[in-house]
Amino acid sequence: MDWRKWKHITKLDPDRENTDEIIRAVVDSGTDAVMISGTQNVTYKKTRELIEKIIDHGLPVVVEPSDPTNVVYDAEYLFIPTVLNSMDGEWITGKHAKWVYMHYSNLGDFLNTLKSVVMEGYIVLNPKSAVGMVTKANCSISKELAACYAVVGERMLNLPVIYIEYSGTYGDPELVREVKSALTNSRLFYGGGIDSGRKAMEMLKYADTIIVGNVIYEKGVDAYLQTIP
Ligand code: 1GP
Repeated sequence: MDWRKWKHITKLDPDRENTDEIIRAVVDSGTDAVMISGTQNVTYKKTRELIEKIIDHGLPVVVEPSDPTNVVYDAEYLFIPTVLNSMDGEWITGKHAKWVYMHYSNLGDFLNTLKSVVMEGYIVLNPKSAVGMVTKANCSISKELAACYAVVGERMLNLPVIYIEYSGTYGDPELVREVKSALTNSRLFYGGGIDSGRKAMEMLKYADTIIVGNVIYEKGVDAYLQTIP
């Protein structure tokens, strides 16, 4: 299935305990894809171990690395974030340049790999989240300015995904609506604090795709299953 058609993505964190019960629930849930991603303490080894648990269950698997040292290439999809509202260039293009540098002596092959990479323009909006702190995101922005960042991502940088990230807290649906109204082609992803069917449906009014993460670790499988549209 084309990733552009996904409505619900489950984000699993390699740094958390992914029990057999969690893996079984996710692969049977009806979610469209599993994204393996985390901000802190994510290593190549932990990412690989989690991929191995998921990969043979028929669901598309996406790796979303937070650093060039933990890029794992064996999943079907590699989604690469850039943080549009970061105040630190490291998170906009710095890590990306390091990644290219690691492959610079074999640039042709690397550029071929890049053809299948999906670039994501993150707009990080929860200042208390790990991703907000680590990336030094400017989270105090109006919904209109968030939409302007989205336009930069879509129209100036040509990114196929704009990702509104409230990681750990439920965001403002009006902001998501505003961002959606400014986009024409890029897919709009929303992630953060979705822990019920009501919140899932509310964000899916404006976002093309919702990403659900913490609920499965913090509220359990039943609450997670409510978020499947
Ligand atoms: C985090 O957007 C995802 O990167 C999902 O957020 O963990 O709050 O569901 P939650």
